[in-house]
Amino acid sequence: MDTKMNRRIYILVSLLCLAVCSCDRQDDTYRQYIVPGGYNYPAKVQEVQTLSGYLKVELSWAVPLDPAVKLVRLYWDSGRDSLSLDYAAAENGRLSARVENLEDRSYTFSIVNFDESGNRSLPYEITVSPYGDGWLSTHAERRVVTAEMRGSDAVITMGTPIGEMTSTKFRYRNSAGNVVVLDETLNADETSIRLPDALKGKFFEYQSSYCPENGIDTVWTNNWVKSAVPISYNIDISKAVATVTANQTRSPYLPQLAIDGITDDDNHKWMSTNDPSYQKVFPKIFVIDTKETGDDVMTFSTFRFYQNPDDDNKSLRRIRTYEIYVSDDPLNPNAGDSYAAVFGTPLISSYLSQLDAVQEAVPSELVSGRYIAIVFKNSYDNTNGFLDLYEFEAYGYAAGKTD
Ligand SMILES: [Ca+2]
Repeated sequence: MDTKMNRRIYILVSLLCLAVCSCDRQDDTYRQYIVPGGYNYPAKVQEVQTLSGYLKVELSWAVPLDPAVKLVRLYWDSGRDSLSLDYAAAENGRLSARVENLEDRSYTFSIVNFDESGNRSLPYEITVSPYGDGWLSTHAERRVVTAEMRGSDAVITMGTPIGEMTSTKFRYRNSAGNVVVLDETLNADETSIRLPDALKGKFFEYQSSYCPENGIDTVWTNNWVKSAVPISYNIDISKAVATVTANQTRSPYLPQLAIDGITDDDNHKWMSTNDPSYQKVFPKIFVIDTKETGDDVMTFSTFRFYQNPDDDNKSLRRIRTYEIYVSDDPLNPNAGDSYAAVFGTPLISSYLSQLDAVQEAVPSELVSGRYIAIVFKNSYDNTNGFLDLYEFEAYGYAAGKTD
């Protein structure tokens, strides 16, 4: 009897050894399930991968080599929730499960295999964190750098996107007054987008989408953010009138040619006089009457000077020190040296370099007014005091008509 028992134990051990040795891949897997009681645990789940999504997670794992394992059950929230799956649904040797309607927090999942007899494997536990509105609310929106009309379109320039941002979409008023959502979106690696047929002077709205690294869902904020500033536009040059200090224009380069919409043509500029009696007289004061009244009076956000476009003739960019004034009251181009006493505080006091044909001046505060005066205090041309102004743009918006 003893001998027979010993032999049986010996055979069993041999078989076990064979089983273990012939299944190298599952060596670790099986060893722990074989217990002295003779109970065979089904294979434990292995090669688990997880992906996080918006209030959902995806888990996948390898189909066990043990053919006796047919079913698997996924538990979470300490077993309060679970999901059964059949390995018959596996593809390419893996079974995957998607768990939706989760909250914005961590979940520990426990995956248990079952064989045909209902024996349970040891659980495989893994923690996964879906992302949700709490995560979304930690993201800041992009900043609007500029929003300006270019012809009949608005060109919007946005700041560098913030982490995990994938794209930004835009909503704006078109020339017919209808609110439209632009089909095109601004990707995270882009900074500029065109809003076709936009209505000038109106605020626009935007919102962005976000996706964490390796996340499976891109999420939109669903919260339109109103632009900090409206879409600005140049003064209406069809009605604005430009004048300059008496005896300071060289015919035929009239001051109006500096607000005629042509920025780079030698025949479309204002040029100061070459009369020896006046050419070195400063200040030369260039005044624009925008002719805007009431609600149409503009608040200015950007001024732009256009000088000689030829980079081989930078010495012909002669404008040097200047000041810009904006006022509701007429500004007299013949105020002479007393201009400072009567024009008030300059909105901008600066200078141009000769390096660039086009240069901007952005006021540090928003000031509105019908009249603009540019006071030219000197010239890079010390010999003759000449100035050339190919074009001057004053961008802004009517503050009372932005909605
Ligand atoms: Ca011009």
